[in-house]
Amino acid sequence: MQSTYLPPSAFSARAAIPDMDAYHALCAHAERDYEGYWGMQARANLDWQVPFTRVLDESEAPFYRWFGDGRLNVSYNCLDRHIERGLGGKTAIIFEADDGAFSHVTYSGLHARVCRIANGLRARGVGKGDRVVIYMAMSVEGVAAMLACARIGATHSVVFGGFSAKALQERIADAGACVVITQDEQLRGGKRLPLKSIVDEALALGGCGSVKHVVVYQRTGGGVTHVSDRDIWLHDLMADQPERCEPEWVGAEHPLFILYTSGSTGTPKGVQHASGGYLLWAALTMKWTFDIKPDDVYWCTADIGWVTGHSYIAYGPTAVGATQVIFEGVPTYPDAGRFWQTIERHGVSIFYTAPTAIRSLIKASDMDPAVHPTNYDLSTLRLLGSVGEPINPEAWLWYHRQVGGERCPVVDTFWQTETGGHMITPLPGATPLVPGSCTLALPGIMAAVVDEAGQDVPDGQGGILVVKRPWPSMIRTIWNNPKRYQASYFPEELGGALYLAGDGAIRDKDTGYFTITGRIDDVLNVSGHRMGTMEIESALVAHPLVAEAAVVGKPDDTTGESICAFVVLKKDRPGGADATALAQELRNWVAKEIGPIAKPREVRFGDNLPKTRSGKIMRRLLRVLAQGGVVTQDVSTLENPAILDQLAKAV
Ligand code: 6R9
Repeated sequence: MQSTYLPPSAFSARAAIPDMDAYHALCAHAERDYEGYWGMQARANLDWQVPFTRVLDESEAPFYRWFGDGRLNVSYNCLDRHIERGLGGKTAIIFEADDGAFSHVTYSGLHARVCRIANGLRARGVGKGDRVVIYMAMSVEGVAAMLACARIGATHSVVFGGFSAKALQERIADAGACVVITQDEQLRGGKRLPLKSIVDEALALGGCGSVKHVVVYQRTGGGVTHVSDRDIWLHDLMADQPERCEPEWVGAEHPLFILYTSGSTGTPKGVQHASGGYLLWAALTMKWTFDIKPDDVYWCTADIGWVTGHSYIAYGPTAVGATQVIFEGVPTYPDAGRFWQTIERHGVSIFYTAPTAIRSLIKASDMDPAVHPTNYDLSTLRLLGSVGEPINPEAWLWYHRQVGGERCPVVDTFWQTETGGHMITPLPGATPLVPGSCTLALPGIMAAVVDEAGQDVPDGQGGILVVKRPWPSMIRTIWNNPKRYQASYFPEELGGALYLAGDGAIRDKDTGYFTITGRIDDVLNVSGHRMGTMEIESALVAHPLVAEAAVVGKPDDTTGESICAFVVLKKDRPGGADATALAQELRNWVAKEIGPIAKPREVRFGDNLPKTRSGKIMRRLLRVLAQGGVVTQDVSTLENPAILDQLAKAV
């Protein structure tokens, strides 16, 4: 058996779930009385304006409804109820700017800001059910904009600030947004990067006729074009608006947000979440997985453009009235000690980041011992978390030892945009930890490993990760595309009733612990960012010189995977300097079509791609070639085996 790490007894003594007996008791409650269990949690963790009488409605499965006749307001639950309980003066946000300046915002201060934005939006006709796209960097204003939408019942769709004008335009058009909230520029690692001008470009691409206003937060003061009647500064929108705003009470199923994510085919999917069930799980997992306490200083390094920034920055921490750090910058500026310095400076006690960041900081501190975490006072830390991709045992051990001083449990949290919150994760006061395993499903989450026909497989045998019962924070549908929702997540091949996560998994024979073995579809995970191979291929094929393209992932020590593209041109295959130049042009092209995160690390040119006789591209062979390997698999079905030699050579 691998070595296990038991929770420190002092940690367990104060923990929300103090031991495995308490964990099993909760699981047993959920097994015995599923609706009773979830109804109890929803009453205990949220404030309802109108209590629900019905917990789960499965009559239109897999379009499930949770707490359907209850009414609430998400921003009320994240702000007002804390203030009503005397916590108005508590720090909600410690904002750490890119340049190291920082400021504190209290719950009352955040409430006032949210209300003024909400009133300003209402004054411009934005209301319940309208869509608002938020294209901003990490800021108090970004979080306040999200909460302001929730306050008036508008459905937000945050688009990551690294996405290109084209990617932004597609999302604005699909969501049919009436307002875009952005900022003049963003600051990252001492550099100023434009955001407002990218919005201008996106809107100029067309298809965005629904957009009536662009609201601009002035972050840097950099020059921006002002389109009269359309553009308005955020400070002007907020000026003269009262600091109170009556919340829009909505049904629990009201769409809180849409977040676009990559699937295995076609365009990005607009994952739609509801209000009540989503917020319940964001709040409850803050208490369980992060064991959040009133005096904790919590820091999640994610961006609001991803789901982690939704559940574990904008909504979860505020729903439980926590104090959190919000960080504008990057881990390596001014040097690779920035995370540790920030933890020391603000006395962070719970730290949540991604394996890719840990791996790059391991490298950096190997090269420059001055930025090693042990040079900083990290004694306030009591819990560490990981998210976004599998954490390899080496990185886990370094995180545990060098950052956590062997005193902090490490919670490896497995979940997805679609799941809304944590699914499989250790409980820090209860679960014995095994590096590289996300351990057990949270109470009420019926995760299982099945075969291709949807039948359970025995522990110790790998298979497909599914969830057998609906849960409150699950995706409700794909915006504009309910058919795709059903086909992607509840496929007929598995019987139509199991939620398909899209990952492979294996459970340990002795412990039942889950280990995630990676995506089983054509989704890549580069530095914890999800990307569809099809999306990148479509971008490449949109280039005038490209006839055909196939994209595969290649394992990478730091980023988890890197993108390798095999390209066939409409003209002859280039060589030498021409090939290098064209490869660079195509990389930049993809950055422009999707965003810099989708840039292939490597581009190889061939006269063709390896195809079966029926014309299917054999990606498994390309994966071998990308890794520099020799194809030893059976290639008898291959139409053109000679192409493998050509593609084996990098440009
Ligand atoms: C939260 C988030 C989801 C995909 C998921 C899986 C991978 C996330 C993981 C993990 C192993 C973990 N993933 N956490 N794999 N261990 N702890 O990342 O959402 O961007 O939708 O990505 O990320 O492959 O299916 P999202």
